[in-house]
Amino acid sequence: MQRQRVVLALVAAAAAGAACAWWSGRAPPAVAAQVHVQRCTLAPTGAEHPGMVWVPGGKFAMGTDAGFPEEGPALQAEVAGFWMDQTEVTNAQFAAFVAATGYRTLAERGVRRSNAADAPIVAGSAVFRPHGDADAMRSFVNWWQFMEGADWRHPDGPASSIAGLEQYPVVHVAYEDALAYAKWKGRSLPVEEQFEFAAQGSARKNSAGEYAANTWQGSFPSLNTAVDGFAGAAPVGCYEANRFGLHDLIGNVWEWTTSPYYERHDFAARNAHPQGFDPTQPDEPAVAVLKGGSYLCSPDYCMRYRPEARIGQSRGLGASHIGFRTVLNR
Ligand SMILES: [Ca+2]
Repeated sequence: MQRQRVVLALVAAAAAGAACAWWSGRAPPAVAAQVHVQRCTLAPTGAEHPGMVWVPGGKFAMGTDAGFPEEGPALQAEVAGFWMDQTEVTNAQFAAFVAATGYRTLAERGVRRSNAADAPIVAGSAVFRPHGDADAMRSFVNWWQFMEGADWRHPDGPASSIAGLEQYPVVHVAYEDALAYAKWKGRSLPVEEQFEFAAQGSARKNSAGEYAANTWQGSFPSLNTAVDGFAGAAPVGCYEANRFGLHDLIGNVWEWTTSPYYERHDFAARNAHPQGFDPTQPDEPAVAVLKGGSYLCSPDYCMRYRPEARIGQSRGLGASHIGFRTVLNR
């Protein structure tokens, strides 16, 4: 049951596998000969809100009718201007929050093994761990593992640490963990509209054909050629900024938003499920929208390295490919 609940909550993989009909039949990705070299530098930000950039608001076309079903229907949306973190929140930044407040993340406190009310509480989180069994690789349940002792300080399990990973995005943070950090900073998490507006024009590759986001190259999940420079998560800011000066909105790690998830943009289910609802994980009581895709998104499996892409994630569960950034609304 533990595994079942985790697997259901990790609908990223399930949805990606189930809804890829619109790209099936394309040629497999080519493997480049040269690893793309990343610079990992950040432009200085203004003094008003260090580490944040101003995103001028405006009207935009949100969603698409040409992608996965949950990305439609396309609609017109509008956001007011807002400040947004230049990068995903790093391990160093989250460590400063923990040092100042003594905060313990949900993964450290424990999550329920299953949806049963009397299910035991276990400290841990979901870790991506593919293995070489070709048959097993046909099902996403075999590349996610609920690992006891995995948390933001131990991203690959209890024997791992974040030593040397200070500039990497913090992961294994549940929704309430991300929100607690944001509130400590006097900020918020973005709503889906803000994230998608900010990510406009961001893509896996730039106009010169260079990798502009940390995604997966090769055949997912068994072959990771890391042609873009990183096989797993990358330190923040290693890929070029978008037109607003924001890094890694696409790729690297999925990012939490405060928006409840529904399977379409028509929001007809809002009244019945104010905390969100995902029919692929109907027992989850609160499901939020994740945006941006991650280092696990590949052209042959996920393709969610696009501004319109979105998945639903149980608010009560982080994973090794989920992080966040904050916004400041005027
Ligand atoms: Ca990569």
